[in-house]
Amino acid sequence: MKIYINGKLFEREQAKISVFDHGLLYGDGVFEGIRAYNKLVFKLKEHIDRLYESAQSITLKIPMAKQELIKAVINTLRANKLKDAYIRLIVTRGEGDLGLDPRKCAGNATIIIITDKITLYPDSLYKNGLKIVTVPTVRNLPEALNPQIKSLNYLNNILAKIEAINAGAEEAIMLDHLGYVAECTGDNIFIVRRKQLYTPPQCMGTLRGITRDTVLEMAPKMKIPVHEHVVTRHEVYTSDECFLTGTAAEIIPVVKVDGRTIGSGKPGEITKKLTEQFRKLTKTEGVKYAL
Ligand code: PXG
Repeated sequence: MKIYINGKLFEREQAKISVFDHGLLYGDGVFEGIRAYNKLVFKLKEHIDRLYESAQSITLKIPMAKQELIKAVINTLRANKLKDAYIRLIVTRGEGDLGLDPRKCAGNATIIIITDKITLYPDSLYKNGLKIVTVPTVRNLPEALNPQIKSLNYLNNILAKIEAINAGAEEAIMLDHLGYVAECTGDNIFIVRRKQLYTPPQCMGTLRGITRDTVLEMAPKMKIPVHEHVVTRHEVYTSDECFLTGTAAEIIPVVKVDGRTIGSGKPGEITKKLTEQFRKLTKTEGVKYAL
């Protein structure tokens, strides 16, 4: 496996960064998780735009034009001869000293690109659906650490994931500071009520997921009305269908939430239709590359 660090490719064992990198010391950096399907990088421009927005928000200058970074991603995929891949793109503040002050890292931003095979939920979970729970850890306050910043500081989500695992569940619903449904630890959430789709608005402690955006685009074309609207736990419990969206998981059905069976207890029809349409898109859309 070849890993890109600051313009060079390294074998996995040699791919190392400084222990003074503020990405490690403070989680001071940003990242993206992207997928390639059969030599097409899905929504690459959208991921790159979100990465630069996260960086802009934390005043981290990415020392490379977007187009160059796109080329670096493609070159890394080619170097690894991957036609299907999960791509982790990371930009850290870089090497500094043992203080918080980001000025000490000036000009040192570290760019890392890891391309790997995808590890997914097992097929049976796509067929039968996930059982998930609401967890005590609430999503970061947007006024404190806005979830739109896809930062290297994922402890908020990891704590929620630990709580889900301890409860024997596959994912966690995280509520926002007001007690409304925000999102899951690495996925956005949708519910279906009376053949209409609802997902929490991004201002409620919810990352504007690129798969979420794709569903918001697809649904109206399929004559399924969509609403970005506050969602309560009651609305999830009494929904007809529920599913999660994310780059890694794509669209995955949920059949049980906090011990309540959702709808028929099986993946719903609208969820299935959207999944089918999403898979079609990933086969036809994206930035093409040759191996
Ligand atoms: N919410 C959060 C908090 C996320 O981290 C999503 C939603 C979905 O966004 P996209 O753009 O992928 O549709 C994410 C996705 C994982 C994993 O292992 C997922 C993410 C990051 C790191 C790991 O599933 N981000």
